[in-house]
Amino acid sequence: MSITRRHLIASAGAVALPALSLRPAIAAPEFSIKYGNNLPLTHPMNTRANEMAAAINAESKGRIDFQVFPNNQLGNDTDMLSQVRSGALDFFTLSPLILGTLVPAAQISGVGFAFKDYGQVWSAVDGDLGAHVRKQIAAGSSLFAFEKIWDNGYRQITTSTRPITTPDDLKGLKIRIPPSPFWVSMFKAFEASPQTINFAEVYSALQTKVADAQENPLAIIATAKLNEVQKFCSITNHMWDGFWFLGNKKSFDRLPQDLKDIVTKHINAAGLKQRDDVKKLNDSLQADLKAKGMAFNNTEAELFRNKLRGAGFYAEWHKKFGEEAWAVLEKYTGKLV
Ligand code: X2X
Repeated sequence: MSITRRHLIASAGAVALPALSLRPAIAAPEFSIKYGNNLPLTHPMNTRANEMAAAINAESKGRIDFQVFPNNQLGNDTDMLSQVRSGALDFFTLSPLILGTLVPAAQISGVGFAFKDYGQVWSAVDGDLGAHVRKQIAAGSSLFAFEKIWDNGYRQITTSTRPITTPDDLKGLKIRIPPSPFWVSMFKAFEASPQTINFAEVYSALQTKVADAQENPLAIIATAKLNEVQKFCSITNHMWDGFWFLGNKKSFDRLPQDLKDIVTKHINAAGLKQRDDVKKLNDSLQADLKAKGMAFNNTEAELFRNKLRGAGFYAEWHKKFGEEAWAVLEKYTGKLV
């Protein structure tokens, strides 16, 4: 956040140059704020972020210049995470599971087949589970998370090779996963052959067959055009995923309270609108993607859940997250194992 002084050009020089306008120049913004993300411009994350940036700039009366950098323009998730940690970037939206590389406790909202529906998701992440995670983020890093997590959605598996109908279909599958200990553990439990690749490189990894499969919500599959390089889409709903809207604490603290309030209000409000957009898209996109040639199939969640159970996946993460955090999760989901 660079602080620039408002410049005024009312000066004695003007007297000698009567042709010059005596109006002061428009004040330059005092705070320039950079926000980066990994999604295409057409994804609701960016349509809402752009709208939000305009609202922040307007309500700050030009004191803030809030800029959105979509689509990995500033680097991939790993790059942007280190930029926001150092303060080179002010804000960044990141999956709780990728944030797990820095704050392991954050991964708890991604537990496989935990939330039965969005009702459970929002109660948990807007309630005690989210509060627990945000506390861990603030305590364990130079970052903090705004109150309302943004939506990514329920994740589905796509492949170029075969539909996934049972857990056995995942055996040995070269599937791209995001950089996160939790994702590695989950797809190892499925006996797949997971490959950690940042989203910035996913399209080309699939195109060149470095990976044969990936998993993401439909809104991403469609806006990132992954259907061009994937044939099958298996509706597994294997986990819900979101994006914490992260800020660098020090750079946010440079803002006076009135500007902090404006930024906070608009970020949380945009997050709520983005949630609605993503849900609508994820509900309606199957038909569009089918028309573009993708083959869809449904799956039985219980088979996949049993596989994870049998592999000791839930027991392992229960132990890692600890009794207290696990109890907070189960307060919303009911008993998980
Ligand atoms: O990397 C992914 O797959 C994505 C876009 O869903 C996340 O940011 C977790």
